[in-house]
Amino acid sequence: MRQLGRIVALGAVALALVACGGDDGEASDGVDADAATGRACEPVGTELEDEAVGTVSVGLDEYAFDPAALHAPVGMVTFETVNNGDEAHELAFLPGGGEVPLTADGAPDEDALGEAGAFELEAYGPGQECDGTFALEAGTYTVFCLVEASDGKTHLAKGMRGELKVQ
Ligand SMILES: [Cu+2]
Repeated sequence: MRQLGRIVALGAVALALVACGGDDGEASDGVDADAATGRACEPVGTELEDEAVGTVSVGLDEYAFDPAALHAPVGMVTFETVNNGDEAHELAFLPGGGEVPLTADGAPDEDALGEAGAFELEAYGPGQECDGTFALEAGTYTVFCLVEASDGKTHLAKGMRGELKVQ
């Protein structure tokens, strides 16, 4: 067995994974995914990507989504996200739009979020790409990130929110 040939073959596989979603959690540009804030991407709905009727690209950063105003067709949609920041970020959705429910002390109200049918692409570290494929119904969704910053405030509280219109 020739070692070099094997490495080249593995490289080709890695590139293919990045091209179709990067579900191995590795950055395509060689950024170290094991940095202190590194949490590996956990892609959602990878098996559904072939059925997607649309793709939406979203950049995650401190403390905003780029763009903050998102549009998608009704049906299976793949969100191709990249964390351009220095902290972990997530992409969470609140069906119906409006304010993210908070408890009396300002923390996210997980029960209310669950009842509202909120869903998410879980937080992952800087320098990575991560895909989430979700079945979307028509309507407005608030997009937000509830990762806690070092000062204890959520990224949402720092302005990391947007709006998705599905039609
Ligand atoms: Cu965030």
